[in-house]
This record gives sequence, C-alpha cells and structure tokens, in this order.
Amino acid sequence: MTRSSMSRRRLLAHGGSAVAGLSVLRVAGPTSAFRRQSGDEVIPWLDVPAENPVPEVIVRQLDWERLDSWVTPPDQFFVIKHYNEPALTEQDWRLEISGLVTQPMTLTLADLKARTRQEVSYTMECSGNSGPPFFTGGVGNATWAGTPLAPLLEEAGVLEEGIEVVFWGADAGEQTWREEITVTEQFARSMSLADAMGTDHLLAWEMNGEDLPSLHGYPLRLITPGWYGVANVKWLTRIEVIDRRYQGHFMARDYVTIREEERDGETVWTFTSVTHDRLKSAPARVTRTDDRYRVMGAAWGAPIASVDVRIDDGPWRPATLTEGEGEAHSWVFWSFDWDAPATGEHTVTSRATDTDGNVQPAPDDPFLAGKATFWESNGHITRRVGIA
Ligand SMILES: Nc1nc2c(c(=O)[nH]1)N[C@H]1C(S)=C(S)[C@@H](COP(=O)(O)O)O[C@H]1N2
Ligand SMILES: [Mo]
Repeated sequence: MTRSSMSRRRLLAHGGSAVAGLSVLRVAGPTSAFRRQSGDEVIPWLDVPAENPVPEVIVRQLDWERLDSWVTPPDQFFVIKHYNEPALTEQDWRLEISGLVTQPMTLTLADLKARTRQEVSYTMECSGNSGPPFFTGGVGNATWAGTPLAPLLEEAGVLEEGIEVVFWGADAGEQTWREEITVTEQFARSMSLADAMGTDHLLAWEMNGEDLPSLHGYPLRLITPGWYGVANVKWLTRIEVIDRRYQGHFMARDYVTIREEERDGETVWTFTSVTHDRLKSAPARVTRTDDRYRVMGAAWGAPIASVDVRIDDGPWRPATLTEGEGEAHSWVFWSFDWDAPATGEHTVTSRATDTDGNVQPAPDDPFLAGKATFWESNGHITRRVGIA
C-alpha cells in the first residue's frame, strides 16, 4: 500500500482488453435478495470515501452501492498493484520450484493444467481495506481454479533444513533501506513450510471460469484461502524453499502491524506480519421500495454464523443471511428490514459473529485501538444515510 517508485524495468501494461467483458456469474442459492429489483431505489451513503491518492497502487475498488452479485465479476474486483504490471505470455512463462528441494522443477502452464484441478470460492480482502479513508472497497469474491500447491512441494521433495517457502512475483520496484541502499526488489511473500503445506492453497490460472486477467496475475497466481490478499502472489514465477525466515519488504517492513499492548502493566510494542483473515462485515447499501427500507451487506473473514445491524445508537438486531451461508472461505450476503425509519440522518453499523462464537470487534476494542498501523482493521463499519 505504500507508494513505491516504479522500477526502471517497468514493462508495458497489457491494456484493458484482458479484463473487459468477463462476467461469468455463478448462481448461488435459490434467490438473490441482493440483485437489484425494479422499483428499488438506492439511498446513497452520505459518507463518501476520500479521493484515492495512489491510483497506481489501488487500481480498482469494489463499489458497494453497485454490488449485486455474490461472485464478483473481474471488472468489479478490486486490484492492488505495488509495482509494475508484467506482460507475461504463456509461451515464455515458466514456474520454477527451486531451493532446498531434491527435485527442482521448471513447469509450463500446460504442465500445471495437466495436474489435479481444484476450485475454491474465496473472498479476498486487502489487509489495508478500511484502514485509510480512501480505501473502502478492497474486498471481492471469486471462484478460483488451479492445482493444489502441497502435492507439488511434496514431489519436489523439501529437504530437512527447508523451513520457509518464498513465492516470487515477476513484478519489481525500487526499495530503499536506511536511506542508504536502493535496490530493485521483486514482489515476494513467504510462508512457513507448515503453512504452505495447507490443503487449500492453489496455484491458480482461472478466475470465475476464465483465464486470470492480467491485473489479477496472469498466467498464474497463488491463492491462499483464509489469508489476507497480500499472501496471494500474482504473476508467480518462482517458488523457493529456504532454511531461514524470509524478510523482504512485504514481509518485514510493509504489511507489518505495529501495536501497543500491555504486558503485566507495562507497555510493549509488537510488530507482526499480516497473515490470516479477520472476521469482518460491512453494510453495502440501503434501498427503498415504495416505503419499505432495507439494508444489505456482506460478512467474511471466517465462517459466518450471524450478522447484527444497529441503527443509530439502538439495539443490535439480527439480519437475515441471504447468500453464501455454509461456505468455508467466502462472504455471506445479509439483509435487514429497516422498519419505518424517521426522516433525517442515521447511522447504520453491522457486526458479524463466526461459527466459533467470535464477534467482530468494535473499532475502540483495545486490540484495534492499540494499533498504530492501519492493517487488519476489522472493526465495525458505520455508514451514514439520509432518509427523506
Ligand atoms: N506480484 C504481486 N502480487 C500481489 C500484489 C502485488 O503487488 N504484486 N499485491 C498483493 C496484495 S497487497 C493484494 S491485496 C492482492 C490483491 O489481488 P487482486 O489485485 O487480484 O485483487 O494481491 C497481492 N499479490
Ligand atoms: Mo493488499
């Protein structure tokens, strides 16, 4: 999320053609309460997100008021791009599996597609979403298809001393250390070997039934259900096993949560790399049909059991889950009938509870309030709306 100076090696972007016109919708559930019905009027939110000062990094955001599909079409799916957009072709592209393995591999896309195919429906959120005031639409849901990562690592034969798996992207940009050393660093993220061997991770070439669009990592990206967006390395070219922790920019400097905590009455500051998703929800929009008002929204980050809505400072009241219930890694959509709101300005807040009974925290929860950085901001989201 930090603004990064673009690399000299910046390559020409693919243009928009690869992302245009893809709108394969998976029909989920019997009805879609979300789909706009004729006669529905969207009551626009009064709080409008601040202007995006980093459009080359936050390239696209979800437009909550327009959200009407449980599977997000690629042209509405948010895009985060820290460096350049590599122009990769299937012909020249290879995936290398190297480092501390007995059987290093170089794979073509065809080699990967010949392996076991696995699909996952996964809601990806950037851990910076709802941190800064200009970043409110960093979440989307897609069906991803590819081949599982773990069996490939097993075939490569990780050596005894291998403890960490690094995923390298083809994009790169300048990073400066201590204002002394400037290097062109490739985008990379890592996981412990144990995390990387999880059964849900995919090497994915497909998003909603189509080739990955260029901006989403064509031809191959890592998909890590249950993790924040940053772990899902796009334009993946190399998987490397090493014998120590990897400390690249996006592990050790950026996407690091700095938090003030109490230890036996003393204040300590902790520094942790962003990893797993956190339980979260958001109101998407308020609609009016004749004189009936309804709030709709989404909840994600853990298997969702229920969602409550609070109007102004009133009591929490249950919403109805309308789509996606029972999914392991995808958002649920919810709906709340707002009876006879009084004329004037109101606030609308949502709160999710997961199937383990964990409740989405309020923004002033000490765990969130103690954060100095904006990553992992999963507090309740409050929107403002005016009823005429
Ligand atoms: N190679 C590479 N992979 C990347 C990134 C990047 O800048 N380069 N951004 C990461 C971040 S921070 C997020 S939130 C997700 C966003 O994925 P999307 O752009 O497909 O929505 O990709 C991740 N993978
Ligand atoms: Mo991100």
